[in-house]
Amino acid sequence: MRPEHPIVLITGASSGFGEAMARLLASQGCHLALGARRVERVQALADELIKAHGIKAYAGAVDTRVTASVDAFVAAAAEQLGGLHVLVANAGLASGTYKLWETPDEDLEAMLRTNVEGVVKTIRAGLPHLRQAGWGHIFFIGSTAGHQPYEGGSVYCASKFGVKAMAQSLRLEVNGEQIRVTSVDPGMAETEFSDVRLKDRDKAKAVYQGVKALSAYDVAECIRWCLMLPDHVNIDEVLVKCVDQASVHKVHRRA
Ligand code: NDP
Ligand code: 8X3
Repeated sequence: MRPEHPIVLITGASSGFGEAMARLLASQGCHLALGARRVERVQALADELIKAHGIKAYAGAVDTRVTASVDAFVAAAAEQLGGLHVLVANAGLASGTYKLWETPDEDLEAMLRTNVEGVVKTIRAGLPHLRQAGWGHIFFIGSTAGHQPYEGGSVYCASKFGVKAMAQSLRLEVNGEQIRVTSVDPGMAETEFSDVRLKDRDKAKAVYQGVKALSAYDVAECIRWCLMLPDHVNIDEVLVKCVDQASVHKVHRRA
């Protein structure tokens, strides 16, 4: 049975979706393990949520591209919190809007190592703790980019198609265990995502110009809903877009 106060590990909790999930799940009584490279941010968030909600929270530095870093973060989190029930492999990024043949190695590696390898490393390290608890829920964060490729997104789209494939494979692999596997696949959402991708504040703001985009809390709400459903219910995939976004290529913008 789902524990009354699940222990939830979130990578990429220093901003955007990860931070919003931490805030929403803390308000529901979940205990939290929060990781990112900007450890001062996750530490401040953990301190705030412990005070506000009386939960247990562990904050740690983690670079999900690096096996030793992930293993150390997950082990410390499980030890401090007394186990793990939920993994949210959220850390990820897009880097640039290059055509396939223009993509520099640095950006290629950043996306594939974080969005694909980092997800494997996080779940590989965390899964034994879910098995030990006898109850688990694993969340992948995919994207509409994993459903519909677009120009300038070949590597990012490849990484999110990869996320979708990993979620589908893992669900087959853990079948027979009380472990749910869900992929939450958002469309455009206003976070630090476009700042990181475009490395230019004005260009990043322009991405959402005239659009009521998803907020990080809209995405966090999808996670909360999937998590709180009865144990026998598994939501395989949540494809969620704002009303203004009909598809990757069709976005309504107000003047
Ligand atoms: P943000 O840039 O706001 O957050 C990204 C988070 O990932 C940060 O906390 C960052 O922390 C962390 N991160 C990045 N690289 C690493 C790393 N190597 N190790 C550990 N943490 C890392 O973007 P979002 O919240 O929007 O993105 C979260 C996820 O959602 C990503 O996987 C993204 O691809 C996906 N997504 C985003 C959409 C959007 O439109 N915003 C839509 C669909 C999916 P730090 O830099 O401190 O390490
Ligand atoms: C982020 C959404 O449209 O920038 O995954 O690829 S998009």
